[in-house]
Amino acid sequence: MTSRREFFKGAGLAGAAIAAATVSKVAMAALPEPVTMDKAATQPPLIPANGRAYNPVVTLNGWTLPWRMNNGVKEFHLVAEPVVREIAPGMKAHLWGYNGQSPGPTIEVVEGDRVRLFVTNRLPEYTTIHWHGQRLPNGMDGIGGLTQPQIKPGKTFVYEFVARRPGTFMYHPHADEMTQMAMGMMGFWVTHPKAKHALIDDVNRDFCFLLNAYDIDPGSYTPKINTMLDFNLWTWNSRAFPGIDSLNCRFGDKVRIRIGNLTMTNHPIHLHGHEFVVTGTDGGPTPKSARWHEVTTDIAVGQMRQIEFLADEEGDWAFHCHKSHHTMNAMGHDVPNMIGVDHRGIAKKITSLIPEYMVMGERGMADMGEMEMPLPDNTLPMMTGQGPYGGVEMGGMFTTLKVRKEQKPADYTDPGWYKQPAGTQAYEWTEPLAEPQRFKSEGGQSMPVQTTPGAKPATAEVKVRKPAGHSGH
Ligand SMILES: [Cu+2]
Repeated sequence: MTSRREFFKGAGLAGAAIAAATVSKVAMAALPEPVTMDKAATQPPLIPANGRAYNPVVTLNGWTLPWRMNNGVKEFHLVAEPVVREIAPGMKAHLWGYNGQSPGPTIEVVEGDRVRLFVTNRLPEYTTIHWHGQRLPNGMDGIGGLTQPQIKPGKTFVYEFVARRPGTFMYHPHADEMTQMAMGMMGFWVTHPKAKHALIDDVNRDFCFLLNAYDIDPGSYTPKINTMLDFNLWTWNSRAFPGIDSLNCRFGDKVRIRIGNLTMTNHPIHLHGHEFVVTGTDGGPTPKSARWHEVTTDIAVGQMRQIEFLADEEGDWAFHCHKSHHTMNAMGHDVPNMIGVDHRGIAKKITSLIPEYMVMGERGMADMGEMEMPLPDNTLPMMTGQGPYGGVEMGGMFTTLKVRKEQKPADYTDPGWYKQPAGTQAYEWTEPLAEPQRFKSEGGQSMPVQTTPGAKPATAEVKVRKPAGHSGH
């Protein structure tokens, strides 16, 4: 499957989505044929081919599931199954997901739509789907053992309800939940308003993604499912930087980004260059009187937030989780701080005994980004990514918001790197430097220099060692 249009060219569901009338009664009685995605690239918005019109979302490194109309009911077919997900170029993970990818496809419907979701289980164990945040009949809530028997391997269950509230939702299993979510089973759900809504603005671009995390040992493919806190891959839609696509906008666009958190910790999501407001949660649109501007919003576990702003500053703006460990890929946490320690000689001696011994960060950790050390197969560098001016030294939950005057409306392609106009970029100062004033005020009122007779002055003796070339890495 290569393009959005291809969805509609195949048999079964595909044809139905274009013109329900062309599909026979027999086909309508059968299950909608599941549609599968074989790539991790951001797919263009799925313009609704039938049903009520709406302005579709773009799922970061994801896609929207096509549906068929069956007597006024929107029918979707989700298949829970093992998938191979590319986390970033150079690393693939063996996950569980839906319809070929993890996360599963985004479900987009309109407020008031009657929705029928067929869920087929191709996993080796039972599952269910919980429709997080929806108002629905209790028996459709998808809680294994509580509201329904679990869906056994090979079986298909049907969920049906009316999408009563417009807003930002997600779906995930409620059966062996720890395992199944650690394996990547989750998806986004957007219910568009059926008419102009006082609290839901029209936007030019509407992005969505889920926060998720994995613990995959370097060189291996399958997440460790018992990990509670110490994950080593912090991902957006099961992608880590530099595998996360940029959010490409036209200058002056009103932009909405919808984010849901299905990790085990909170993520303060931070946007550079713009202020945004939180316009909604999984509980619905936020009253205007309760909105305020910020540049970071914390998204707790199990929460959803939708942020909105005017993209009115050109450039390539960093957009990331503000926990600095979440913008790194797999790393060892038990690494001593070696800043200021010249351990090159020692390292040579240790390497002769333990060949894989790795020296880290004598001048900081930036050397890690430039270090060309061999990594096990299927392992992402801890800090990586090349920008137009050098290494970006990021990983995990990091990407960019690209704002361009030349970007065409409805064009989501990557415009490349921003070219800083002359005189608008930080530059090196090459003139002589004045003596720093702060040293003259040393020993001022609040921290007087110790002058006890006979005592040694309380000045620390600091040996400064200039950074030198590092041959030991
Ligand atoms: Cu984070």
